[in-house]
Amino acid sequence: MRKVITYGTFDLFHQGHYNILKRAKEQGDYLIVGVTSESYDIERGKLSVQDSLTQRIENVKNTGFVDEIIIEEYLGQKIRDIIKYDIDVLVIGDDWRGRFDHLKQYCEVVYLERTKNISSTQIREQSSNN
Ligand code: C2G
Repeated sequence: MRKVITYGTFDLFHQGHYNILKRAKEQGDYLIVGVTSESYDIERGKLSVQDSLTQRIENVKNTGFVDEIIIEEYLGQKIRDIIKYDIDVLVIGDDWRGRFDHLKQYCEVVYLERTKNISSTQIREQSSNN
């Protein structure tokens, strides 16, 4: 069984999130998604997240592509997760290209093209302009 992992905040869940989860699942047989905790997002400078962790988990779960959801709580957790869950491939959007190359000693790392013209930031800005 080929195990895949991917990570994200998934705030204001949108088509780009849906697409990457769908394509991540297509990379293997079992998909684990690490959803960032509120404190980890604050720590890494993502200060404008609107949805609660519970809501973000619910939205990820509702896609139907995900076999298991875990919480990402600290920088460096990815290495622990890859070993703990015996991961074959880490999938992440290509806005992160090169940033996870150090994980290639533990598993395959696949950067998938981001869905164009949609982002949580854009949705936040649109709703604040209305
Ligand atoms: N994404 C995408 N297309 C978009 C927007 C996002 O493919 N238009 C992808 C991102 O590339 C990422 C995933 O959706 O792989 C989740 O994106 P975010 O919620 O913005 O989370 P991010 O900050 O990228 O979390 O440890 C955290 C992760 O490393 C990345």
